Amino acid sequence: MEPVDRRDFIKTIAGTAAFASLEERAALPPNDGSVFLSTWAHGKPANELAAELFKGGASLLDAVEKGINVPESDPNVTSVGYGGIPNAEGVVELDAAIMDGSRHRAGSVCSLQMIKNPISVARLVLEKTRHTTLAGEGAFRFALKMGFEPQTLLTPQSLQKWQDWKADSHHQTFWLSPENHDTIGMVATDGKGHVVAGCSTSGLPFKIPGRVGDSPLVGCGVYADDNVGAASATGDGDLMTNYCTSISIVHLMARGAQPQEACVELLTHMVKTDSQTKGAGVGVIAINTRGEIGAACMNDSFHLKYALWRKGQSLLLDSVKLI
Ligand code: SD4
Repeated sequence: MEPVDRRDFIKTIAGTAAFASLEERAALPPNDGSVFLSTWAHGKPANELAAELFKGGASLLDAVEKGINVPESDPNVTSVGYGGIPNAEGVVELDAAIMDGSRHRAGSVCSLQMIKNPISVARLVLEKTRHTTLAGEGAFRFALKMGFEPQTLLTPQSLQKWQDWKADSHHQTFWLSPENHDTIGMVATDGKGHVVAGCSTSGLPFKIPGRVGDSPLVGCGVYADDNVGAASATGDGDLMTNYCTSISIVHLMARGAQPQEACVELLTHMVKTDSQTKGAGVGVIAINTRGEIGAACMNDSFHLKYALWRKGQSLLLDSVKLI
């Protein structure tokens, strides 16, 4: 990736990106404490619980994990945990990862079935094993060993969606409609330079069984480094994995970019290297160790909203749009 040239960057964003949320951001009180930043509207209750737990003495990792449990357990959030849209065979397969910026260590699970809180299983991979990622049957057996209760993750609504998809003889193989993209990514800081990133998803709706997206891949769906900051991604994981989205953003911040600049720069780089990415579903969020934040998406058809909690205020904002 080319180094960030500030003048090029300013030209790029002045020419193409929409700054709908900058005024709202400017109106926020200056940050001097913990900050929780999550993707999509369901990130708001997730942030609120995370912030409350953190205030009550939980570690930042605990707070991020438990915050992400909120949309995972909510049957109305149709691309995370319980109620997530199933794969092409009607089976819900979940991906999740969590990364601790102080230890430079992550835990993750891929293609996990029948366990509604994959982020908590990922957390235990981090805490209880020397592995980073467990997949499929092995991840499931590990979860059982850790005391998780297996349950069906299909809800009447998600089953119906799958049946409708199956019944449509012209069905697309995946990526049916923008509202299906609901992955929760959360990045947070304790206000003292420590950062954590977490991500949880049922992945692309009606994906081919066994498909692993970007969310559970360290450096793609999540990355956190207490020397710099943290990032997470939502959208077309098959595409974004090829750009190692989260670590790329953190590395841009390491070279001096603000989180917002880093998010836009990464998306600009994607378009430069593959013009087809202009039309793709790509959304990213980032935070640095000072609690400064960024959020960007590629286009209107996948307009990322992000939830921000800081200084007791919980907001839902529009991300910067590149195209
Ligand atoms: C995936 N990135 O599995 C996830 C899906 C997603 O918003 O983020 N949807 O590709």
